[in-house]
Amino acid sequence: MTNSLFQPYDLGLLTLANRIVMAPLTRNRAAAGLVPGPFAAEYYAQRATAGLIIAEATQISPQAQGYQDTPGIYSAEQVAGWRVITEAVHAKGGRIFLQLWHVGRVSHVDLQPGGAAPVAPSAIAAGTKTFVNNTFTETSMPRALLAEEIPAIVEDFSTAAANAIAAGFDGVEIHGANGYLLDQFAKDGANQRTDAYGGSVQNRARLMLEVAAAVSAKIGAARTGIRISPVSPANGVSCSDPQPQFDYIVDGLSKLGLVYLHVVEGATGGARDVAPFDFAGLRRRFGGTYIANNGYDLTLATAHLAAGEADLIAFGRPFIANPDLVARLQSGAALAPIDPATLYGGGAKGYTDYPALAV
Ligand code: 8OZ
Repeated sequence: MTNSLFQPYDLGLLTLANRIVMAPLTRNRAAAGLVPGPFAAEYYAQRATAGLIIAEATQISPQAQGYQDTPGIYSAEQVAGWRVITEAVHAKGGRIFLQLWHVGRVSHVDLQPGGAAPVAPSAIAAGTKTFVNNTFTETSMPRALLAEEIPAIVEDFSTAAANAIAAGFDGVEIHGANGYLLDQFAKDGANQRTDAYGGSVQNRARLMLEVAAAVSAKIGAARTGIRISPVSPANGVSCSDPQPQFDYIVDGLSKLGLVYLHVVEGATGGARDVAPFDFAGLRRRFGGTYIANNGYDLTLATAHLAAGEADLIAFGRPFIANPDLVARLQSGAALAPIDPATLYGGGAKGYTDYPALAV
């Protein structure tokens, strides 16, 4: 029987060569001005046989940054830098979206404009670490956003989406996962607001849905995807009611006609069964494409596609050391291991020097 993992797939305006997605991976190699670094075009082009690349989390504004040397998409220089990358990937026949993020409270005063406190739904520390000043450091105490500051953040997302299209991306993925700003608003452990953005399921969903509406209005729903992680405790978030919360969010996203829903199933980079949750139910609620992520290997990916539990499968860490991951999965070749020392920061080493298998 043919494995549908290696069959083409129509995603909105695009035809993908296969159902393997390269998940966004933070590599902290941006250059001056937080323009994507000199090796990034080669790095992404080496991985262009993925059906779809989702490029690394990229800040929508200076305030949105939470880690050292992550790229942005708010300046003309950054747009020009990303254009080199999208052209390199397209020249190899690849497809590429950009992940747009605002980290919220997962930041440090040394990364914020004017040394200000990071912003969050509520003044509750993330209690996690970030990478800044070349070391892992406790995140700073955030301040609660004023309600009147929120429209500018929504606009920063839609402007960043327009910039991504101007840079040649095929679309964008809104980062609604992993304990960053939109996930902080959605989850009551981080959101204690008493205004229209906190309290009820509807209010906690409001910011994520406003961002999704603004971005899809700007660049088209067929170019707009989103990533969520309903039960992940990543970066210190917790949610007392993830099922109704994310059922409601996904209903809203489905109404907007977003092209895909990318779901981190379980704890990000960890256990898939961290908490009970009906992911199949989310998939049924959503009218578009469902991308499954978290701990997939060839066996699990094949099984979930065959059972109709996903349309596309995102692989993250395996893409770091295996630029030709698609070919290796297809041929059953062994996968190369990651060098943990070169994951975050540095140059070509551990970035563009992982070889493809000789053919
Ligand atoms: C690893 C290191 C830094 C950031 C995420 C963007 O978890 C990230 C991230 C991952 O979504």
